[in-house]
Amino acid sequence: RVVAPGAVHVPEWLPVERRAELVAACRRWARGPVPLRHTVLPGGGVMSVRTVCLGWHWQPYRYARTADDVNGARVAAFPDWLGDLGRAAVAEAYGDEGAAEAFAPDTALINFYDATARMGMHQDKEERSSAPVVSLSIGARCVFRFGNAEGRGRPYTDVELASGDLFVFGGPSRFAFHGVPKVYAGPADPAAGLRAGRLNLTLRETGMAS
Ligand code: MD3
Ligand code: FE
Repeated sequence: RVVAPGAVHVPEWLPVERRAELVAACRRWARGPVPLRHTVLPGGGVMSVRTVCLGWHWQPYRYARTADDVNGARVAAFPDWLGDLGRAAVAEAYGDEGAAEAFAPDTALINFYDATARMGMHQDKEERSSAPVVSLSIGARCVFRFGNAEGRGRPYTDVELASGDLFVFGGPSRFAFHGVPKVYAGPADPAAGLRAGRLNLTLRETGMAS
């Protein structure tokens, strides 16, 4: 379960009913007020993943309340129940009730991958918080590449993530490079209402005021 210090993988943590609720909620959030879309990077590159945010909009490379790179709309609220799920996730991964109670995520980044989507090796450095990041995977299996904090290359560990898996990244793992080099084609999680592709939700503390 412990992949590196602070990095804990809990396979099949989400029961199928919970996965189905999340899939249904993601379908609603994908329609707006900011639509699920491919993020365009400042250099003109277009991400193959499609993303929608709650609470704070991740506009590369900063957080804002409105999606000025998309349609200018204010992002949907980050719901309390998702914060509760994040605290339960930290409690499960770390077995530390204090760390769980202290976790106060205010943003969710929801990524949808079709079978051709990839995410290159990167660090998540926009958050002004040392809180962990909670990752929930639903649907098609993928290869998740967990690297080091020095650069994109080796050493790294490849972990297969499947539907319902939880991953928590805190402590020294918080600033490790990571990416998704492969998503498997084929059935996703029909029992959860997802026929194709992979959903990943990350719950984070932005450290932004109000
Ligand atoms: C390790 N998402 O949204 S989740 C991302 O599967 C992102 O969609 C991938 O990388 C995905 O930024 C990987 C795992 C993850 C997320 C955030 C992290 C690992 C992390 C932040 C710090 C360290
Ligand atoms: Fe990331």
